[in-house]
Amino acid sequence: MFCHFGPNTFTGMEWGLGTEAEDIFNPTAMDCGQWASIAKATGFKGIIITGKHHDGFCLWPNPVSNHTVAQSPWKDGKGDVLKELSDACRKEGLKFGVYVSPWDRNDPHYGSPEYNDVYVKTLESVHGGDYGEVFEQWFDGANGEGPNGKKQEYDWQLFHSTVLRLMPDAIMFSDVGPGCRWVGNERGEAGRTNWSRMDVEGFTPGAGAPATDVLNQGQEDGAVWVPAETDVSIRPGWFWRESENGSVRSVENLVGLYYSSVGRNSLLLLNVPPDTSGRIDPVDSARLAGFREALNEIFSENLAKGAKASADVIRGRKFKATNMLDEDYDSCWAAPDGVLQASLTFNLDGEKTFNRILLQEYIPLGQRVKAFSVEILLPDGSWKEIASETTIGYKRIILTDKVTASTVRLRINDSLACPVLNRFGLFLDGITG
Ligand code: FUL
Repeated sequence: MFCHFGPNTFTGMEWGLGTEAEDIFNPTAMDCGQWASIAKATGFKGIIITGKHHDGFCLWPNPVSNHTVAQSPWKDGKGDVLKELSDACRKEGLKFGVYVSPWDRNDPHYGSPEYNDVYVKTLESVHGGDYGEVFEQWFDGANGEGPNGKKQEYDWQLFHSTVLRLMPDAIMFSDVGPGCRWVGNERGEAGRTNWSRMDVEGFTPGAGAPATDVLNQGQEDGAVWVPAETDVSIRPGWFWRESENGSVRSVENLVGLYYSSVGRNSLLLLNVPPDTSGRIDPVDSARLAGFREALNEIFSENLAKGAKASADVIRGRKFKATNMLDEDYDSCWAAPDGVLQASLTFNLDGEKTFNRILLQEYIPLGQRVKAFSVEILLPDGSWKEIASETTIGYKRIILTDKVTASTVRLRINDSLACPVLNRFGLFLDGITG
């Protein structure tokens, strides 16, 4: 879950100017425990908060800034949102992550080399602070002018090494990683073809980033592993606004987002912005509950369960096709070395009606499949193709028309190395299908 929160929540702006008075930040019933319990109950794995957005206001008492919660009336200047949220996340068993915008419209040093040091000290006060493990550091690529009209030349090497030094396991997000990459749009759509690799050499976040279709699809022969993360908001804006309470995404729309992100080899980072009271709006939390219920309903019954599975190429007993039907991530089917095409037949436990096909590659051995198709056996003995796609990756969910069949064939048509798959599922989506 992404949480955009800060002065913009109170002014209704998307990009604050940096000149907002600190006393506008004054949530009336701040409750990070509520955010975390909603996130937990609806299936999120962690929360990433905008510790500092482009307006420069810090949601923690950053010692190198005088534009922070410490200068606000909230809790008489003694409050710390990062502390409250990190504690709440730990209590719920959720991961805690931060967005700390490099672009700063408030800091007087912005646009000069000194700002890079200020930003490093800012990162240090988060990653070396009292907030425990930070699982992700979100570097926004936006780079506009600071208070004196100048743009900043960011020292990305220095920023990365600072996070690495203090929080070695943190995933660093940006347009070009190094941990994971932006998906190239804010519509919630990963590419149907989506490689987790991409070339980053010579590129920077922001204006120097690769083309958006490259970000969206990755590159088959890309040099580094930078899986796509799909950030998208549950509302039209990134920040809460009462006027948008009627435009919160519907359950069907959220399920669609799940398919176009998680279902296309990407992580979904769904923004659910808290309101001026410092709580998640009931409209949003009700929608999330509906989203969770819908996913549970769609994915509770794998119609491929109990199928007999066989492959036309055999690697050995340890890699049999039925391994794709169990729940153990590490048990997989694999073709022999050098074999780049294969056909797997699933004789289902009777006739089944489905419209969603789920596939997973065994990612510890990389992403390999370049092209695949799915067919069903018709009563006249012929095969009918119901899907023809490119990449699979960590997880792929293919949407088809509703079909009824008792035999399904998966054809791996091309692969970079022998394919290794660990999951095959068939589901019926009666909600959006
Ligand atoms: C963008 C920012 O400019 C937006 O305000 C928002 O934070 C989004 C997640 O990233 O680059």
